[in-house]
Amino acid sequence: MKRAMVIGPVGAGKSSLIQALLQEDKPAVKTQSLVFRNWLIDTPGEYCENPLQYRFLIATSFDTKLLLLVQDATRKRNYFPPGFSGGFPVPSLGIITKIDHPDADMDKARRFLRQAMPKGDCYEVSSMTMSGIDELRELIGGLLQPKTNR
Ligand SMILES: Nc1nc2c(ncn2[C@@H]2O[C@H](COP(=O)(O)OP(=O)(O)OP(=O)(O)O)[C@@H](O)[C@H]2O)c(=O)[nH]1
Ligand SMILES: [Mg+2]
Repeated sequence: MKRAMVIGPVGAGKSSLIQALLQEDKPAVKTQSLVFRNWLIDTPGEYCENPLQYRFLIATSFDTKLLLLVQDATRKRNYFPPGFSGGFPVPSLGIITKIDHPDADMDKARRFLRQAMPKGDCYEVSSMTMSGIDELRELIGGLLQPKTNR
């Protein structure tokens, strides 16, 4: 089965998003390594923050169908390098998370994500209130579905 790989900086909310998408309610714990979880792959934020580790993400992405770039709506700076998604061999979807948070700055988050991901759609969710989660699960499910040839 081809999966979607979830990437983003430390504490962005990747594991919480995965828990929400998989409808599990244990709190997320710090991710120490690549974790295959059903149709999703969780990654440690460190892999995304240190250019020497980008290659782990890129190597793993060859066996996936979709990249989910997670942007925390409360961040004051962009942790993704410009055009980051272009270095991967699969299409990307941008996810702005923590939209429920009082410090969320949606305009800034959208701008940061667009710099990292010049192409591809962006979605806005909260893993806390579950806002947007059902729609996103449906959408990703459709994108991961094998195309049938007639
Ligand atoms: N308010 C709010 N907090 C969130 C949301 N999603 C995650 N958080 C909080 O953000 C913190 C980090 O969440 P994680 O899901 O562990 O982050 P991560 O990206 O997996 O981090 P690493 O595993 O270290 O790379 C936790 O304290 C979560 O409770 C959200 O949608 N809203
Ligand atoms: Mg995590």
